[in-house]
Amino acid sequence: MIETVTMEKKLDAYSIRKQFPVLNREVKGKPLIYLDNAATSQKPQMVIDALVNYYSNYNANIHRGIHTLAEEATLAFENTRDAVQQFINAELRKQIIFTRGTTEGINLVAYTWGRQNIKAGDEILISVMEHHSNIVPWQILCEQNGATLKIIPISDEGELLMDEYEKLLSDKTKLVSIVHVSNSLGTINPVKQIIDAAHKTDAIVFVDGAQSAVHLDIDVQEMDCDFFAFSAHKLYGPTGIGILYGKKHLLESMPPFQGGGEMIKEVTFEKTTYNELPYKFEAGTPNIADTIAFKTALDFIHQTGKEKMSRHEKELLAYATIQLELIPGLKIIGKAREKISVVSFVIDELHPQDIGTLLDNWGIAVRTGYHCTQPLMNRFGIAGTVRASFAVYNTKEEIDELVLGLQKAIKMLS
Ligand code: 7TS
Repeated sequence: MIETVTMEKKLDAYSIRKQFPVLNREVKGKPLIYLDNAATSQKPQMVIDALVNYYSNYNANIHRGIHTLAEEATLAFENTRDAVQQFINAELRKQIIFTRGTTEGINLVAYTWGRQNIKAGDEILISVMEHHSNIVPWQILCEQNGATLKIIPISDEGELLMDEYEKLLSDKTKLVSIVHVSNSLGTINPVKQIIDAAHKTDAIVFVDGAQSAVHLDIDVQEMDCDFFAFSAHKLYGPTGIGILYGKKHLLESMPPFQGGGEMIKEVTFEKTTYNELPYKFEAGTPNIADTIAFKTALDFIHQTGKEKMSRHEKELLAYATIQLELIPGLKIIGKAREKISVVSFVIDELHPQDIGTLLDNWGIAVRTGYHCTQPLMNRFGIAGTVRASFAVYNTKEEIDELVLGLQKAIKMLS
């Protein structure tokens, strides 16, 4: 019985791999083993085809022309908004703002809502485990507006200290901006609990969904977050496109982020009035091709089955954790009870970059360094880690290769 279940899952990953052309390539004479999915995932053929199809058959600027190509492009572009609305269960399609990615979504809110609402003496709470893109925009805002950035600490396992969080909340807190899933540790944070506590003090909550959107079911209404952002490229979609979700009253009250075409209702030299949501925040010709292919990436996830994907990734995480911990001197950084398929580790005194370079020689792609979370690395007193992150197309055999590679690297570097 157990055998059969395992077989089915294995077969799944092998057939899914066939949809990803890049997985057929070799790196330095070895088959590619791509374990850098937290940085960006590879793209299935259907996403690549959607890009080629747009440029080959109906490339046109959207929302403007009355001609057939413009109509087709506009329809496909707006279809993605509907698909994202469903994907995160937003109430209204106009709550989905297209951005370049998570980073732009955070900056958009910092520069619009932030400048309008954050005053001297106010406090913004973030955590030790934030990606730089959920630190720096708030730091800039605090410097400009005289507010203070407060930091939620974490345990040695890499979990938020919720008691400390609740102690930091006060009527000075105007915003909590928190990562849903840590890119360096894999920790899944209890966002619902964080949001409920923040709302009791009338603070609003921004959830950085860069790592969570591909692994977890996202329901922004149930979560009750005020803002949520993610990037398509970590969900088997193209780079350069992502979304910002916001509560309607907040988005409506916010000034525009950028001025230009599309975001206006009427322009005179005396006064300009702004377009309605979501266009108020979408100045200029957008990233049409990648937005259209983003929907195809969501189709890929639906077709494959998000729950099935997540089960497979959990199995890989459990297997990798056991196998890696058997390596003498290897220490996993990030041992939260709730994790997605990211394993970060250090090995004795060895430099992560040296390990990564050797692994690349054997075709194994991992990320090394501080993963845009320098304060988190400081918290653990390390300069960086080696990070292996797994996606739907990864297999246990690839993890075995990683382990063999690491054993070889240790011999060579010690
Ligand atoms: N927030 C988190 C938690 C992230 O993991 C990333 C990207 C971002 C924000 C920024 O997303 P972007 O699409 O706007 O760049 N994380 C990583 C990573 O872990 N390795 O490369 C990029």
